[in-house]
Amino acid sequence: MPVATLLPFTATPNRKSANPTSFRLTEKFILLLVFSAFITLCFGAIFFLPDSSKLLSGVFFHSSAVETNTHTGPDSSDAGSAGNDDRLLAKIKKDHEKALLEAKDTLQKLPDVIQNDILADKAKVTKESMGKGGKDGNNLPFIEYHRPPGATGLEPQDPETRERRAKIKEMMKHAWDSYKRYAWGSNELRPVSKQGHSSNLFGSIKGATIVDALDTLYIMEMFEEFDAATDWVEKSLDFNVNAEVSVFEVNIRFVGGLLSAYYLSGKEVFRRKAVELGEKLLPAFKTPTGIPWALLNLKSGIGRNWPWASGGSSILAEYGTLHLEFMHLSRLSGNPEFAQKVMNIRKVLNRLEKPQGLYPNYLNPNSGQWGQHHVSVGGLGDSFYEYLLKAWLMSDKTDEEGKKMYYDALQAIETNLMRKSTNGLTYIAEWKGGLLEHKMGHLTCFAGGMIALGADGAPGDKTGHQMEQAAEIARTCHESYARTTLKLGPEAFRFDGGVEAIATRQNEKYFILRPEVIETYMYMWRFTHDPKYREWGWEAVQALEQHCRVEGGYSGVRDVYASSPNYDDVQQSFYLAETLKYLYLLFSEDDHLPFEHWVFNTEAHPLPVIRKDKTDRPNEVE
Ligand code: DMJ
Repeated sequence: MPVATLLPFTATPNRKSANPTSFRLTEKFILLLVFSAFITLCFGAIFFLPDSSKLLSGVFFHSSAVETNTHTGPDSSDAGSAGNDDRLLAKIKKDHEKALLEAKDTLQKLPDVIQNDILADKAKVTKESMGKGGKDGNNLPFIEYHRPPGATGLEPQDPETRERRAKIKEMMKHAWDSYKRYAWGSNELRPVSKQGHSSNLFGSIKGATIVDALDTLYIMEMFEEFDAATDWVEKSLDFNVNAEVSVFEVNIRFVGGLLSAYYLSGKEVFRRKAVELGEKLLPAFKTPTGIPWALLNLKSGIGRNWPWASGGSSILAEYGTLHLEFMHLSRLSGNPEFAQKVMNIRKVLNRLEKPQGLYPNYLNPNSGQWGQHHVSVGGLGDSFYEYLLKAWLMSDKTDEEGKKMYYDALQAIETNLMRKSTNGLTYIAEWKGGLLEHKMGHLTCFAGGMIALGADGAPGDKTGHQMEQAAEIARTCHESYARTTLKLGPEAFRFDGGVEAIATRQNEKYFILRPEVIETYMYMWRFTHDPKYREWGWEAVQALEQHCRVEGGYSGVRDVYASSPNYDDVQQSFYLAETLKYLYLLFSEDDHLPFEHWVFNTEAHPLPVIRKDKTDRPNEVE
């Protein structure tokens, strides 16, 4: 229909002017009639149409009556529902009676029968959710979180200890605040130049200090800082990087740090991130033997070994220090692959002939044969031995294979590497193709704590003997500190050329805030309560304060025999993860992270013991 035919009264094509005064009377009358009819229609619409506001909102805001209706029960205004109401009432009455009967039944049961019923129901729900592929948004199975006991600790009874512990917390605050102020998001802090520092061990993954420090912040009850760190992990921790990382370093610091943060706080983000990173590390195991590469590109999944490592070998302390974290990854992800990978490492090792029962530091992942015969309980070897013992402890003492491997290895170390100096200092030397190098590294000093931790389970009545060995190593390592000018320990010290427990080479005189000596004091204190260990720890605190503390944090020093410190300008992430944590625990009560419930990974991240009867329970007190 043409538009012009709809406008007979407002404009006619042959009319020159549309002026109303030029309308005829009949035309004016018809116009009036039309307008009044239109107005009546509008009023009618406002007053008589049903709920016009809803109509409008339905049109303009797309909300429907169904969406805005918040009632969940049947609508009582429904005229046809009278019969339904009766049926409903009858059903409610029946349900009520049934519930009453069940309650009566339950009341007749003994409390432990009720408890068992509750546990069985819980287990059923968990199993069903896992069976159905009950995954959360991040493909992880539902897990009921229980915080193991001793995540935080009571104030020490003794006032001096209380004060000392508070001092350590203040040190942590200084280290953390400085990192936050000058290097937030970087891997580490340069405390003298007050800027970020990045080590190539982590490729382009960022935030090593944040992840390494999470659990220390938690156990020191620095919850505001812990929350800021958690927030950074949630928003900024990114593993989608096209960069090569050290599998070992990323595992002990990032995976270990995230796992501990999860077990202490119960926050899912840490479980999710730990599993995500663990999955990214799996391609490192794609070698003919399953012995992983040292370095891995997280994007391409291509691995390789350090170019300097004996003919392309993998390193004992690196591939042998994945076990604890990977067992927990399997537990938290429901994916057995992690555990299978690390159990296979043991299989390869157990098939090999060991020279004098010792484990060489180098193993070729292609041929499955040892590289150069260099054995050390310090760098390149250290945490392999630690993880054998701790795997057994963390398995609630069910991992008999780990136990046997540890005590056999320790026996071989005692026979072939442990020696006493002319003046009676026990040390652990290094072994090179049958010859001893009479040198002990700062790293080797962790062995005092390890031997003390394992002494209780030592076969053949050797508990006392091993406790003595542990105490002697602690004393030697204390001497290595006491014999320097700055009262901090050198990187390595020697027992030859007329010296004992002293560094003789310039490149072994540095101290980079390492934890091992303090770690051993902490274990020795817990097992003996001999006050000298706390005193030795306090000496170290004073030296750290005097020579390593600077306005922008804590720095390592280049020469512990120099009269004043020459700073290396790095605040290592393990200073917050390990050194300060072990100091804090040294001045805490024994029920703070008790050893029967927690095992520390090699970066001092506490992981809970996996109970054989699966009876882990949340701590009532906490
Ligand atoms: C830490 O990263 C770990 O303790 C590792 O096992 C060896 N060295 C450093 C600290 O010295």
